[in-house]
Amino acid sequence: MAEEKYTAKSIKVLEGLEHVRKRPSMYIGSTNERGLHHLVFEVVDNSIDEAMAGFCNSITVIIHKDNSVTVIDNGRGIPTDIHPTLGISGVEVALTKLNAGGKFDNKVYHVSGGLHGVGVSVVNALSKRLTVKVIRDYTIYQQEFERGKPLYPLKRVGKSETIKSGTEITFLPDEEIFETVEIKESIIKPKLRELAYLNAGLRIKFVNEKTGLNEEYYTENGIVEFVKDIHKDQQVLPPEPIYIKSVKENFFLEVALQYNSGFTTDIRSFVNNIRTIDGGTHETGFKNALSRVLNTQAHQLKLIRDNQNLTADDIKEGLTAVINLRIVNPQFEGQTKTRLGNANVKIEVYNAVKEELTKYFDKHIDDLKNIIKKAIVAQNARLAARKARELVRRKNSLDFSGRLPGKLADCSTNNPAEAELYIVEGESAGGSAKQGRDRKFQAILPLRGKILNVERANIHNTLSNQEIKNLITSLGCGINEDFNPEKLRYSKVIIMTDADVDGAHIRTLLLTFFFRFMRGLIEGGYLYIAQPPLYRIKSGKKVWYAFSDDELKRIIDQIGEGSKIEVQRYKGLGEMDPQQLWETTMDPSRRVILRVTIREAEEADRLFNLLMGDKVAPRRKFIEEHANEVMNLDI
Ligand code: 0RA
Repeated sequence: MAEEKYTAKSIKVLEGLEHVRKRPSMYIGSTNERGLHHLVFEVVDNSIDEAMAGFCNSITVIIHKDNSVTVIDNGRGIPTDIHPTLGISGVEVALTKLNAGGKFDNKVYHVSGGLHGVGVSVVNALSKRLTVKVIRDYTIYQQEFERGKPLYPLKRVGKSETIKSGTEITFLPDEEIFETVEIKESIIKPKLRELAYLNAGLRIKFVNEKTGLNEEYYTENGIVEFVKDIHKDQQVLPPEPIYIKSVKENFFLEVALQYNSGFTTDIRSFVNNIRTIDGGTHETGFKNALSRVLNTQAHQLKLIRDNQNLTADDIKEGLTAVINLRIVNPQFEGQTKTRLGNANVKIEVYNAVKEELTKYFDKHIDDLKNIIKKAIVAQNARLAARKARELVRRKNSLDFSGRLPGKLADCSTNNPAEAELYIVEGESAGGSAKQGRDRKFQAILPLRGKILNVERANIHNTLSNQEIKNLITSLGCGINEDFNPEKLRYSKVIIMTDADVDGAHIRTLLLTFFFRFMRGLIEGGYLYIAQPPLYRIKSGKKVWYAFSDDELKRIIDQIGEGSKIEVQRYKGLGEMDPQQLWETTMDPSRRVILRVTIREAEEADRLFNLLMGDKVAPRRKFIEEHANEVMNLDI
């Protein structure tokens, strides 16, 4: 009679699974490749649930040659006892009843909603064959199914020597249902990797019997390692990702974040291990909290003015964050169900992040200051870009193109291919250059260095600076997205500054300007740095110029002992008369000019960011490094 009862119950159950076979897309989204792989993730998710509840630390996924897949875990094992009202084993309930309830709801973080969490019964319904093995208290049980129908009730098949408990499910996707049944390593692997990051301490083994792949994914520090791996080979701030965690009843949140020197934002959020590509309330809560904490602290530390605020954009620049949230009953929204909708989550995440981040920054004040400074740099750059756009717009509407600045001593040729522009530091050097040049092809634009230098740290002021405006109009090629090398009025743009600290500062500012607003000028190889000599050596009627201390030594040695030698050290271009300037620095047949190159835009960008900060040491380091980056030309 027990047999009768069992059959009667299972008919009702099978009705449910028949519906899954008739309308598979209702349960797994589609019957294409994507739907197929959902089967694998569905089974894996059940094992992950067990891991999240703290009962499992190892999961193995095997792709077999016949496209069947095995998922093994060392959790508690699906209950094997007979269900009090259904009269069948817990295993059979799990495998044949849709959204098995009751005992199954006592899991701490049950994944539900979206395409996941439909239950292993859906996988069973859509499999040609499925075998489940459960070990509980060293006893091994087994049951087999065909297209969701049990071939026999759960039976005891033996004893395990070593394994106390666990679950093993092997299923073969039904080719009657799916357009393709080929399980792809390339789809499974990244997801398993990700799961290892999201579940610190969980060992995930992946075997593909088709390709011979045999790997294990494991992270001791979970999402901290996730962020570190995303940031591999990048300049980061702070050196170690910030990690915060908040665990309450039915609420688990951990966040790892770190900045890099780039501009893009990479926030990867997950709810119950499911990636929420379109974000949602948890992401909003996090961003709002980060913004609030940084603004509050920036005001308190007086790093920004009372009426100034760091915007979301400023704070997001270069940010990488992983948000790992586990809650009961997540509501997934949107076409692809990839956005979290639970309204209360926003404030819960906001409060948790605000509290934990504040605690973190209380202990790591330097990290806090550096992050705020980085956001301020981002803000300045944004303001500068806006000013640049406005400047271009204004320029276009007033048509500046015909009106060259009064300070520019232009050359007579109209052919950009032979024309050169010397940007010269200081009015007096500008005067010498104007007199010494070959006016046919050499134009001189003197810049008032002092003014530039004062505003060095504030790049967004650069574009309102009259000297820079003159420079933009002289070059004629426009800036930012309007940059057009065809409109460039010169084929060589040569920066000529003094060989002292001020000169280096001004050169740095100009390079920053060109990098930010006329990158094409550097990339196109139009930008050069002049090399004025450091020494003038005179002996009798003969004159030498030395461009380095080594060269000076060599010349003195060459002149030999006994001769009367006069050495003049040039402190500035202004000390040279026009003839000397021509001979040493401007005459194309004798001068040395160095072409500025950007080998790696990213790296240069980082340096420029450093240069705009208020630290002198990295700026000096850049200038030294940059000297090696330029190459010899025109000797
Ligand atoms: C329900 C209750 C319990 C465990 C599980 C389900 C379970 C399901 C799956 C599916 C794959 N692996 C699994 N591992 C466990 C708890 C049983 C108990 O209280 O001992």
